[in-house]
Amino acid sequence: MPIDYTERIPNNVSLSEDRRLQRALESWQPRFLQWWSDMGPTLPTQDVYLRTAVTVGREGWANFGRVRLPEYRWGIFLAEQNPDRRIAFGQHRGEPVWQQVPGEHRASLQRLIVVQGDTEPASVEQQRRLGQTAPSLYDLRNLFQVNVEEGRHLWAMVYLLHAYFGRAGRDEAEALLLRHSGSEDSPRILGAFNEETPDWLSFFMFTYFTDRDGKYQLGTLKESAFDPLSRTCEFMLKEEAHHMFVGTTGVDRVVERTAQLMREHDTDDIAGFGGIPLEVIQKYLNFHYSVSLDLFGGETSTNVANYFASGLKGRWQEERRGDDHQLTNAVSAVERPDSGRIVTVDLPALTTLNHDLRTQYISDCETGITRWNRILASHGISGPALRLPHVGFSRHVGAFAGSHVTPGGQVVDEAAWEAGRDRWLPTADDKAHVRSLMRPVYEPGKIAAWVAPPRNGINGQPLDYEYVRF
Ligand code: BYC
Repeated sequence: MPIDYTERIPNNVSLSEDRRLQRALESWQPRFLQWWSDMGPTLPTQDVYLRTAVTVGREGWANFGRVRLPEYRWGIFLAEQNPDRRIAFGQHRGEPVWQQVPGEHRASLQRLIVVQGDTEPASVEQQRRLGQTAPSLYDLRNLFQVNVEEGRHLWAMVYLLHAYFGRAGRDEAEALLLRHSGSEDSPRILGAFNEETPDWLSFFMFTYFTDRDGKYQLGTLKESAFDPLSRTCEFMLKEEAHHMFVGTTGVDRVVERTAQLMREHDTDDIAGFGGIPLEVIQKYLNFHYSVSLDLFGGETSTNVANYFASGLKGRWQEERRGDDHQLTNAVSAVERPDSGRIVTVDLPALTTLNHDLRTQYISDCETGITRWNRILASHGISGPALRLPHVGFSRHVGAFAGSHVTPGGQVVDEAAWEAGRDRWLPTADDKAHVRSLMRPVYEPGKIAAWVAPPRNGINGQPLDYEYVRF
């Protein structure tokens, strides 16, 4: 179904055929726009070179053009329906997927959709001031692209809440605009989304590590027996790929520039030469990786066992798994701290699905480490390579919460943790140095000195294209 752009709310769900739903969403729309104006990007611009979804098909789904940010066409886009789709896992495996929400799963599904929905505007709030310090117009444009699409992902969840969850869903849709990242009184639901994203190194780490959690969580919701949720997530995943590209290549470019400066000046201490030292990159990486691991919930969770058994949330690439897709007798090995050591225990696989997803995520994160170390090696730096810290490092959710684990995986006492903290996590001085480098570069084709230029422009445009106009 093509996207209808003649409607006030662009959509491919025949919204005009359901007047009540259309009216309800049209009354949410001005509140969304008000939220965007209050909590969205703070940098005033004339227009931005953005992509907008035009179809949901495989090829050429996006259109590129100059858009005034508040006039971006946020809409409701679901992937094509597969009329033969069947539930791939859990107790209802093999049955047709649901087009409506079964009464007994209403509360759980609503909760999952609200948690997912809450992260989307949260990230826009976290990133709202980054426009003031973008290292180039290319990066500024990418930031805004990510922001408008996170806004659209909010629309995706709000559509589900309005269309399938009645009054309670409409109330939750309101509340999504009332919680705010970092707010004392009404914070965002998940920890990582109340952290600051005050500089561009944080932004690149966030889009690498935290958006990647988004990819994996959306991947599990794409398996859901509730078909509208599945179709929504399928299309969101298409948009998400660019967000992770921004993170991956952003960190690439920081590492590249750092390596150049290290070689040029023959020292690790490149702060005085306007670069970000490798050890600071490692500390930022440690921080963003560990808060992102917290987003997977506990290693053992009865919530996730119930979600899986009842068909609400599957596993990453469920259909490619070679097991019974029910996990009634399966066991899975999970690490946890025990009397000062880290031990591995076998537990019922059904209860360890957060751990299963996290394991997939970690091996995906490793690919970034490999490429960044390759960049370092290409500059002759093989000694102080980057690495992922141990899974138990600096954790606040799950089995490792309350223990102190070093990046190398040693369980230590409070005193040793405190003594090591400044070597492992960004200090006030590290953050101040990174912030001191954050000066806006808004001349087409120019780039800040702490980051290497990108390899290619956007959509075939040259690097000196005027991606944003003021
Ligand atoms: N912070 O049973 P447990 C994205 C709560 S990112 C605070 O272990 P469960 C994006 C948990 O809710 C992807 N609270 O957890 C990225 C539970 O509370 P209740 C977002 C936490 O339910 C970048 C209690 O602790 N999508 O899209 O198995 C930019 C017990 O926990 C945290 C989703 O997360 C935390 N970190 O799993 C933009 C998918 N972790 O229920 C966007 C939907 C856990 O006892 N959410 N808690 O009150 C879920 O699937 C699950 O809710 C979770 C938690 C995976 C988050």
